Amino acid sequence: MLSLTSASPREALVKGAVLGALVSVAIVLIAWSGLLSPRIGLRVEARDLSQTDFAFVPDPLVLAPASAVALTFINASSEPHNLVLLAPIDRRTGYAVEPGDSRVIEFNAPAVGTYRFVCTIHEGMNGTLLVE
Ligand SMILES: [Cu+2]
Repeated sequence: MLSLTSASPREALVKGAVLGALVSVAIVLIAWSGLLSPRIGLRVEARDLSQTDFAFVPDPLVLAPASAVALTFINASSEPHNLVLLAPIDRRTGYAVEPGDSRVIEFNAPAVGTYRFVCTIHEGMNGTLLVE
């Protein structure tokens, strides 16, 4: 007969294992969501310098090494742009971020050094990321 009030040692063991598994899953989900390692917020805009000349502002972007970063790219220009952090970071927005739209790129800052990011739509539109 099934008893709901007094658990056998085997039932207690199973309940403990299930509870342990649930706690493990919760810890993994919290860590995965970034709550345990908050990211540093950085922001960069694409702007029109003229009808045919565009720039990332600010330039350079400055970061501490080993930072976990959430970089918000805001297209404040009248043209579509994108932002591609070149290797070794190797992260990008989609191909075209429309005027007024934004994207967030998450990455971990590499070692101290100078890195480049570009817009692949407009040749010569590039910026510098300084890790220092
Ligand atoms: Cu562009």
